[in-house]
Amino acid sequence: MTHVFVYGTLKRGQRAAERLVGQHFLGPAQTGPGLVLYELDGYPGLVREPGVANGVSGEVWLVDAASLRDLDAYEGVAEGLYRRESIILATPGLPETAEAYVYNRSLAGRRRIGSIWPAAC
Ligand code: PCA
Repeated sequence: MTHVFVYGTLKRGQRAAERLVGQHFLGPAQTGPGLVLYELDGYPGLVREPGVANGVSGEVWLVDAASLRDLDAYEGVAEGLYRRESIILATPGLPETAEAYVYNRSLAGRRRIGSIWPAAC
């Protein structure tokens, strides 16, 4: 079983949430500093940016191995769209680290949206 931090389309109520049905929701979560979100094509990308003070908001799930493979496929890990990495969480009562999908392609022309997706208008 693996702890996964989700911050975009996999969150409850978002369009890919059904992929986590049957997995275990641990709660809303905030990452540690040094992470920020960019708007991509209707979905966000998590990026490491040293010096960013705020964390990113999302959810932590405990997923089984089959679900993790499904998530990796959905996130395009094999194609290099995202890479799955351990990130630091800063939420009492949750694990101190979790796996998350870090955006792995160019940010040229992408809008930086900060700590939460979807961004307020
Ligand atoms: N889905 C993954 C990564 C970005 C996205 O839209 C997530 O919700 O964490």
